Amino acid sequence: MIFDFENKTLQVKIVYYGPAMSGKTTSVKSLFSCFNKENSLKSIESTVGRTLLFDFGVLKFKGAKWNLKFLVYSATGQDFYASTRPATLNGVDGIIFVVDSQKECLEHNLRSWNELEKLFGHEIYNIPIVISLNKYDLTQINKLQEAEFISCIEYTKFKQLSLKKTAAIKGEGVLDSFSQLIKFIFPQLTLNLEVSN
Ligand SMILES: Nc1nc2c(ncn2[C@@H]2O[C@H](COP(=O)(O)OP(=O)(O)OP(=O)(O)O)[C@@H](O)[C@H]2O)c(=O)[nH]1
Ligand SMILES: [Mg+2]
Repeated sequence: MIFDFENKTLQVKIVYYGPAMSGKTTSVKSLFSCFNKENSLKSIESTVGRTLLFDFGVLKFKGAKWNLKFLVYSATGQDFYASTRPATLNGVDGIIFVVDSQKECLEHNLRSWNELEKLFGHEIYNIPIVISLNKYDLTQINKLQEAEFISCIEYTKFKQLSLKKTAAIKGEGVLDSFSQLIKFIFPQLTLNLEVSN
């Protein structure tokens, strides 16, 4: 978190993290479209729409005394570019961990989760995290339940951790997850979610 005293702005870094193809880019796009800011999002993608390095965008909110500036990133899920993920996470203030809630993806999700734990060590327990169980719109498939995912991680060690079901492709639960993360980072804040330019 960076305090810019001159401009009375607090700069906060949020990263969407998770396994390949879980819906990180879709979540960030959906979040930005909630504020009509989709066009301001920068994505570094391959020709088939896979994230090469990250997606990046800025959301600014006006406060009474201080303004908030959120730098929002999504890390690449492709293991070929895994070496770029620590840089994307550097200085992060809050993480949205996007899970692919298809049951067969459990291992895939846990591999990514374990990577995150390994990168931060014990520090991970102090970072606010919202787990988004994404693709909850898929009806024909067997889906991961919250309890199931929780039982696979050391849930109680985390100071601020919450789970939300999302369907990023329909924009469902995306803003709710983001708001929860902001509440974790700024517990005293009642945020008026209206962006400023
Ligand atoms: N049904 C369904 N499909 C989704 C949802 N979110 C994303 N997808 C699809 O999942 C695929 C991968 O989505 P991306 O947002 O590119 O995933 P990503 O996590 O950014 O992938 P990488 O950057 O390659 O790691 C795309 O075909 C999306 O349309 C969702 O909520 N429901
Ligand atoms: Mg992506």
